[in-house]
Amino acid sequence: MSQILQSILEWLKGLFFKTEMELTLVGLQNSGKTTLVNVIASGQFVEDSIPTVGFNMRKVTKGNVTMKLWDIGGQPRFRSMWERYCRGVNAIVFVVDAADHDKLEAAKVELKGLLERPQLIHIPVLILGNKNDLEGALTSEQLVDILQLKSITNREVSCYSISAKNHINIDVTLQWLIKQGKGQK
Ligand SMILES: Nc1nc2c(ncn2[C@@H]2O[C@H](COP(=O)(O)OP(=O)(O)OP(=O)(O)O)[C@@H](O)[C@H]2O)c(=O)[nH]1
Ligand SMILES: [Mg+2]
Repeated sequence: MSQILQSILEWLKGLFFKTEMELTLVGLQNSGKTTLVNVIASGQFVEDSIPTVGFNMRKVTKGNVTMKLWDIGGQPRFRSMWERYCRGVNAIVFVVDAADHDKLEAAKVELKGLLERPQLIHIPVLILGNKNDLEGALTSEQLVDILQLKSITNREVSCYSISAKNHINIDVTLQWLIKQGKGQK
């Protein structure tokens, strides 16, 4: 009897506390956005080296939370689309290849330009230093310094060091993202 009651309660909770949120992943090409989306969606690392042309959209449900994930191509020709796909989302996820030191300056410039857009003001941003399984990958503290994240004061900002490949810190990433959905809707 109590089990039936329990499942009815779970069902009711699902009805009333359902959260729907939208997230956009941007960042330079080859940083691992599509790989991360696959890991979030299926829990599996897919060796996906096909660059995203334009964008992909995936809907993922975790418990009561449904996330619409916009995964935008990072090649220069797609970067002008980033702003459009970031408008009105619960959070922007900016993925950096933490092991590719040569591209950090370009990542910094792109991030700064994006966050200066008036339409995106106040949207929380999560910077993910991906590929921390590779030698020489920068820590989250180093990324905070290099990308000058402490100078961002008009929105919530966090930075994690992750590995989509080895599933490191994917749980804290999801927790942070889900918190943005619950806080705003
Ligand atoms: N070692 C390692 N490789 C990774 C990791 N995440 C992604 N990769 C690899 O990095 C390459 C690029 O990954 P993608 O997910 O296609 O990168 P992307 O950011 O979507 O690239 P664009 O679509 O061109 O913007 C692939 O070969 C992935 O297998 C990781 O955590 N560790
Ligand atoms: Mg991609």
